[in-house]
Amino acid sequence: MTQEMIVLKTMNSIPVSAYKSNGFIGSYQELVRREMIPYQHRVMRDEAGTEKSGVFSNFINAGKALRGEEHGDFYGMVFQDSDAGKWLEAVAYSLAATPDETLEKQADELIDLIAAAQDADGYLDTRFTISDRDKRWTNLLEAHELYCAGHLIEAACAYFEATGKRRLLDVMLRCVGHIYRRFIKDGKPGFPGHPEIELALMKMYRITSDSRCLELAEHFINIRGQDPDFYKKEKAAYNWTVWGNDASDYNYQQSSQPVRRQTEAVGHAVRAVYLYTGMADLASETGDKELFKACRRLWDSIVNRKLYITGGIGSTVHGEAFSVDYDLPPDTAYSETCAAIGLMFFAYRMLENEVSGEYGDVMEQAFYNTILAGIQLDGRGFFYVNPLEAVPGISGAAPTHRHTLIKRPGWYACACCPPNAARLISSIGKYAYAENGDTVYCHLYASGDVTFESGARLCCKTDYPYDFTVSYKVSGIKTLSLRIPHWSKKTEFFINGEPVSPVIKNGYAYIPVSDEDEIRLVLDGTPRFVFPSERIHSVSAKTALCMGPLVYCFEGADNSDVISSCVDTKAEISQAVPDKKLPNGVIRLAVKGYIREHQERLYSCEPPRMKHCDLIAIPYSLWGNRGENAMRVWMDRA
Ligand code: FUB
Ligand code: ZN
Repeated sequence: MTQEMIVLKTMNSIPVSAYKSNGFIGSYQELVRREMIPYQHRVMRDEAGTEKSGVFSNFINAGKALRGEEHGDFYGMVFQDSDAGKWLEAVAYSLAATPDETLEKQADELIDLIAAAQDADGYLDTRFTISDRDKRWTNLLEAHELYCAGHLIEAACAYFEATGKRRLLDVMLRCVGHIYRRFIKDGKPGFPGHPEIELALMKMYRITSDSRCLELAEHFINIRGQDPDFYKKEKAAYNWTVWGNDASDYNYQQSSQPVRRQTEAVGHAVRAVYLYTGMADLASETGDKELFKACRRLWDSIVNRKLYITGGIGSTVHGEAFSVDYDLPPDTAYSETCAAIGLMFFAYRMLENEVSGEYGDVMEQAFYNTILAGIQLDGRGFFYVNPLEAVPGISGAAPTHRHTLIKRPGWYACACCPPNAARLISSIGKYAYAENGDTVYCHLYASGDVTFESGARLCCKTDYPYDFTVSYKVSGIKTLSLRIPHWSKKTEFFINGEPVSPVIKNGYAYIPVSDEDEIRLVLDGTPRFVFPSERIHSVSAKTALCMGPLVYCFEGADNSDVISSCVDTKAEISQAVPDKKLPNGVIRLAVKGYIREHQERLYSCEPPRMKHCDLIAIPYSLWGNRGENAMRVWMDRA
């Protein structure tokens, strides 16, 4: 970093331990703590009744290989180690909020295995430690060594923050030292095939102040795309492949040109948003305005032309990637859970550059819809792909729809999403609250208590996202800054019951407050129909039903035939009786519509007969929890 660089950061994030959740967020954090973390631990240990993952055994075998002992083979994806990193990160966040000796012991045991799998030179990756040692660093395009290191670095930072224990942090600092020697000191060419380590190094830099972390993050970001042919040359030199990735598909790996010149979000969606997150983080840390401008262009490309209404991104299964502008098909959507999580990361780092409501809007669009849809209500099933339409017999079956499953599997051979969702949910406080001097920012409406580093405190009470009144009690805060979501057509503010009209700037209300004040925010979350741009050709004549941040869907469990139904957007939207099979508090919506009579022939000259019907919708995130049903977000209009 050059000396004259200024810190641009608009606000400081809070440690995860600062937020004690309750309400809606609390129930999901509890699900992660009670179900997802223990379940994923059993999977990683290959316990009976779970799908084999090999995560623990890989670390054990790598340790044995290093000690010259007899050992088993590597198992799973080349990036299998990253599951351990994400799980440890989720554990760290969970421990920060809720100490748990047994869980901490389980995490320490895994950390011991990881430490024992580290080579003497700091290298850490079980795939190339168990065997093929000579292939280390010879296939940056596919081999994910920097990606795995990144996830373990993130875990190390989170675990140190949560427990004060340095063991994993020291292991990963040695690993950073190894990477630094190779790519900076020895000047070996290359940058990550799957970006991730950039954002992780930024976290590590903030925790340790070790300048090598910042230098490496800058290096990987700056060097990317300088030589678009790098991967082709790498392939020619070493000539081995993991999956046969095309080294000349520059867009797929976001390396067609230096990142500062990139204008369109392209290629593999998770890789893209992880890269952009690292870029935005670096920009705010170093005051790099040119880099921030590039982030802003990439952001615009996503949110204006490539974003599903559910906050999902990456619309095509081909390469798990962004497609061309406005190509957002509902039924063949890829919309990977990890990509929505990455979009949240990106939005959050953009917020640190610029306080603007659109970032929080997108964070909650992704969170309440695609990310939560990734998780079954019992915490033991997960969607990787999140279509906006599912049709039994076609989804998961037709050649074009094999990826769009109708039921959440218990695990995946490529299990990137489940532990990613666990770490995101357990750290949601970081995305919800931030501070800057005596101003506190509320980006998301998250019920619970927050204690800021300044000593300021806030207690938030709300039944959001099913109720739109949010109340805060504050102390030690001079200005409370609340995001006003774009969908709230009328927003009211009260201090101690009296209406007030605060200054509103860039989607945030700035409210002067005193100790013990009770501030009430009343948003207008009235259910509404949303109509897509005509440019989204696949759904241009349709409509979606939304309430507050929630996108609703129509599912077979509540309706006789959602595919043959159309909704009357002029008729009233009302609340339906709750369904006991869904969690308490979930609001189902009822609308009027028409249903087509069944037509036996494939084609007919007779116009279909339509009958009036009542239709019921549930939040999209909850679909697929009551059996295997048809599901539709974008409905035909009457
Ligand atoms: O390549 C590692 C992870 O696996 C990616 O982030 C996901 O998209 C999946 O491909
Ligand atoms: Zn994933």
